[in-house]
Amino acid sequence: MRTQVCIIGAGPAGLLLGHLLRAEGVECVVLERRAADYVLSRIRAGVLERITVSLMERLGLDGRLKAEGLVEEGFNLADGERLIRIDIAKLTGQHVVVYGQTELTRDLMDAREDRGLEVIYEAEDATLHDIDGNAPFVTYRKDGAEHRVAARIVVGCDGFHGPSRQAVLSRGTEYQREYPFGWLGLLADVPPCHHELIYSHHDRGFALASMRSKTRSRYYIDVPLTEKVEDWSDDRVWDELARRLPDEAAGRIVRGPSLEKSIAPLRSYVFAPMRFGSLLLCGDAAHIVPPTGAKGLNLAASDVHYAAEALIGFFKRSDADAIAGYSDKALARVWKSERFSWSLTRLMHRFPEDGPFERAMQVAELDYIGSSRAAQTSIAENYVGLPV
Ligand code: FAS
Ligand code: PHB
Repeated sequence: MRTQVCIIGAGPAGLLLGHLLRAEGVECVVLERRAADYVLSRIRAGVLERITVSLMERLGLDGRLKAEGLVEEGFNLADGERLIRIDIAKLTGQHVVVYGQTELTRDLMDAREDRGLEVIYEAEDATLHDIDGNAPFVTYRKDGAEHRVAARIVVGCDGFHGPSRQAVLSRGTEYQREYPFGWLGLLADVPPCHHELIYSHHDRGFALASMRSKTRSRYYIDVPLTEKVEDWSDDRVWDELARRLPDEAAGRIVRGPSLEKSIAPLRSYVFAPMRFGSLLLCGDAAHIVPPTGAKGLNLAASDVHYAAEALIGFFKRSDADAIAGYSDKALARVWKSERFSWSLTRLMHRFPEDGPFERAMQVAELDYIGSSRAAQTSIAENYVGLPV
């Protein structure tokens, strides 16, 4: 097969980029290792920044998002019983939208036939070749046969464990921090305990009360990395959430059977640069943030914005320099999101190595945030997403 852009990975980054390129008449094909149902079964992000919503609007695929997404004009930081509301609408004039990553991926998947986006699922062992030249290609196996996609550009949208970054790992620089805890997430068809998100810092640990709709809730608690999800019955999770959330919200928790329950490790990670010859990296293939700042999915969308701009310039306006600027542009925004996610994680979690002084600094910072419009504005503008 011959195309202009071969995209590896059909998660949000790969599908968003594929649709944007097709909409501008750039030929592309997306290779996905898993089956479509498997991709949809992964429960991930829940909060969309402006950049992510605007890409769906640009594609005309924002119908369900507008109908079902929940507009959130604020969120809350809790320290024990103290609730600090960050009024993002008043402080930034913007808002975020609560709409599950699963639903966004579904919208992008459902449109592929109509939009002529070719996505090849169950394409195994994708391997990158000749990415430093002008004629790279990707081989993969499907139905027992070996296939080859010749392209001018390859874009790795294959997530943290995909082959694209691995193909250039020795040629870039890794910046990383692994956190000494993970997040145990629970999804249940019960109404949320609060109409806005609550990030709670409690003596017992961190908790997050989020949602997917007015009838479906998403909760998290931080747990040591040694914990196994099978040791956490639903009741044990509900009990711990009730202890860690402020009494008012805890009193409104509606319990129900978990639809999904899993533990995700937390890490901050950046791989730079994000371009090597004819290979661009997008999304989790190039960086990971702790979910505390609700940035992961939105950073993938940010990279896609820059990658689409570069590739459309290159293929539709013969702008040979368009691709050269991709990595620096994308990384400038990646680093600011990494900083925000790291700082909010530091503020809202207990670290095993922390002593009384570190705890006092967290209390003082929450005191300051609670009393300073400037501090709340800084948090608000990072939470809704810095300008692209
Ligand atoms: P993805 O990992 O979503 O997609 C990569 C795709 O590439 C996958 O479909 C994979 O199957 C495919 N692939 C891998 N190897 C391949 C190969 N060899 N060949 C072909 N295809 C291959 N972000 C938030 O903003 N908020 C959150 O609350 C949040 N919670 C999260 C919870 C968990 C448990 C995890 C793991 C992540 C969470 N994230 C969250 C981050 C997450 O949403 C990612 O940022 C987002 O999925 C990034 O999208 P992609 O870059 O497309 O990567
Ligand atoms: C979620 O709803 O899954 C969610 C929301 C905000 C976060 C992380 C996860 O910061």
